Amino acid sequence: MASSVLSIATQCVSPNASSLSINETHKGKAKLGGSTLRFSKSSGRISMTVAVNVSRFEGIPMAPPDPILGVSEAFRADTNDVKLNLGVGAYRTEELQPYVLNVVKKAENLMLERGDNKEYLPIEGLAAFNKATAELLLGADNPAIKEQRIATVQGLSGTGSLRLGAALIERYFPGSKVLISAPTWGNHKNIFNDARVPWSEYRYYDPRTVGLDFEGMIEDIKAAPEGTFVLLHGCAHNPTGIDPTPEQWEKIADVIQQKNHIPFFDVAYQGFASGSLDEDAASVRLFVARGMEVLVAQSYSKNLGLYAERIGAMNVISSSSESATRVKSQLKRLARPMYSNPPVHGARIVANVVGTPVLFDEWKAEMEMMAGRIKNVRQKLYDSISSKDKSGKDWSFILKQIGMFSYTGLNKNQSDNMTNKWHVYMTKDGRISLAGLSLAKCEYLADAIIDSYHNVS
Ligand code: KET
Repeated sequence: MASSVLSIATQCVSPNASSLSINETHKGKAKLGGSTLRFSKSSGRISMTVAVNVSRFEGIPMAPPDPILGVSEAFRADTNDVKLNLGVGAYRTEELQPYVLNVVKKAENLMLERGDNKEYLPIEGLAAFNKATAELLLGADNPAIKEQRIATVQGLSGTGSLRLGAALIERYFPGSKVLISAPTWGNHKNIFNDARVPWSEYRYYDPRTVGLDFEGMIEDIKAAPEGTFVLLHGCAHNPTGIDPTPEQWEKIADVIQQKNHIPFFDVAYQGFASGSLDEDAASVRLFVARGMEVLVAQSYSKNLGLYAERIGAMNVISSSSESATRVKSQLKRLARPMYSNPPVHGARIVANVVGTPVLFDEWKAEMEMMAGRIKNVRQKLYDSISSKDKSGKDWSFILKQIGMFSYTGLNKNQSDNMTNKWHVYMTKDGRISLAGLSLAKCEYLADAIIDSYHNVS
């Protein structure tokens, strides 16, 4: 009661102090709730000043939990032993433990042996990293690299690199729109919203076929105004796990070229989809080989397991070395007031791994091992579901999808049932991260999916 009176007075007078006049003869100090009341006599009346601890941030509402990272928070709070975190796309071992790659440990040892210092990096990042990352993306002998038509700037992993690309669009292509796939990785919308770049969606996923709506995709890209940026997932589309075929990629490149659009690739899973770095970069290379100008954001979170190191890059492949130089200067100009210059640790790891032939080969083997483990649990999950479910439903889409995820087709209520009843944590769009699943848990997950699919509408 007292506190509500105070808060009304507070709003009327000032955000953090209130004055009330009362006709009583008290003097001194008193405590009321969390506030201190001071009484003093003035011109025959008693004036009471209340220092109320009301925050200036009162008007800031509570933000909802992040649809992906918020799932990990909820998982941590669950005390049930059967719990399973299939929310975030982060690789786990068969024992469901985080995995630090052996090549990463070796690269870190190299850094200690060399006694590398902690000086600031240049705004564009570590030169050896920028060279390595561009070569990994396009292939070392790619003409775009030879002709210095690529502007590469080290970024704060995939997210930070996308954000830098978005800032470039906002500054130099005012009013231009970005077309993103429906559905897409949830953070894409946040990134372009915060960069004030308008976006709309192109059709991608067809729930009837649980496959690609290729016709819809092509129609929507064709219908977009000339010069639209088209956001494409380089491989292992998130969340669907459905990629265009090589022939379909050619057709997508045809329309983008005809419409003078600008492709913007998000490459977060190079080497993780197929186990091969080259195969997973084929989509990007196809566009570059046509001489098209392309934006590419890269991430080393998944393929090198460097999630917390925040290492990636923003690349702009241009038609001339002069414009690439100018673009790079502007990317640096955008980066400087945002975060000044990027962190060195992850950049050195990547540069050491890629630049040391023995480590590079070892990395490829470890990547194949990780991709292989995910393929094994994918197969086992399919086998478990299809042998347990007698309804005749076709679950073969699980095997057709690639990468870290399976897009189960479970709706929000069914996903809630997975979590509330079965302690399986996943995103509400029905995506499960197979990278967080073990062979031992496949039967349990199959039971959870079958129950949620058939018994919840
Ligand atoms: N692009 C895609 C398509 C993507 O899935 C992620 C991460 C990123 C970029 C960015 O990752 P970074 O660590 O900033 O390089 N996806 C997983 C984690 C997350 O949501 O942040 C996920 O989808 O679970």
